[in-house]
Amino acid sequence: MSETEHLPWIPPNFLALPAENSGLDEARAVLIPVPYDSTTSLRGGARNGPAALIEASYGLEDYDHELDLDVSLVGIHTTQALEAHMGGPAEMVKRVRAAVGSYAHSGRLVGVLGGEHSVCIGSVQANLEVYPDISVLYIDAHADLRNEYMGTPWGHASGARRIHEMCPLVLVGVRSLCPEERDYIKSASIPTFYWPPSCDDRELISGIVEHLGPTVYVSIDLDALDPALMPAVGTPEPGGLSWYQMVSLLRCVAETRRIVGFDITELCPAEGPAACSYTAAKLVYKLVAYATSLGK
Ligand SMILES: [Mn+2]
Repeated sequence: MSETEHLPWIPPNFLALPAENSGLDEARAVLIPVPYDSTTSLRGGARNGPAALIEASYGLEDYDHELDLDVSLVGIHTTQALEAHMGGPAEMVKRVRAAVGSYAHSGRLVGVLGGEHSVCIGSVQANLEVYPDISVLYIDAHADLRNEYMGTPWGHASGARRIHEMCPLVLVGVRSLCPEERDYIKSASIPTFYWPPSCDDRELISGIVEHLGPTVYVSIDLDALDPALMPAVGTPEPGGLSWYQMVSLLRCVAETRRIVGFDITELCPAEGPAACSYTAAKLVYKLVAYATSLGK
């Protein structure tokens, strides 16, 4: 034992896991922090999301009561943060695609920690190379279906549009959109679950899941959650999903489909209380636990 080995160091990874639960070889899940918010138009700061989320995760219990599972035993590897590309949004999409692709090929669950929501584009591209049949569950207060915004087709307002050009897409939580997006949803017949929903949660969740194929990628903008619960986002919209609506939906997807990849994005720590970083960390934890322990 080295001189310093007996000291209580905090491993700087998700859940502060020791090497035996966070090494890549043992890991069933890989998390890639992407501190990038260059196309953000209203309030920046999502670049600080991954670090705040990982730090908050140190405070979570490894044991999950709902699943009666020690989540650390799943094996969760946190990579180093991916540097932003300042050559423009198209270059950043390619970079995220390469980073996710380098892990997705191994069959592990790969999660991207944003950063702004446009990181979903490269991540879905990488997953499609491995799983050509994925459908994307896109949970967001906004439709993100603009063909381009502020001079780029690769920004945070166009993520769902780019994904829909590649594979089937289901939108959940939408309560803010422009006429172009409304028309696109109608003409392309995109299954869209606006908020508030018009039926009870059980019916709602089974209605959403019905639209998903057997292999699913989950893309979450934290602004889908009600801002009373999650004010720490760049573009808060009143009246979103409750915590239990979110996790019940994810659990149902994990029980009935195979979740192969995900992103959780837009945590903007400076815009809300510290509780938001814990909430975001717990959501990552729940999604990893559901996808690896309940997955088909
Ligand atoms: Mn959004």
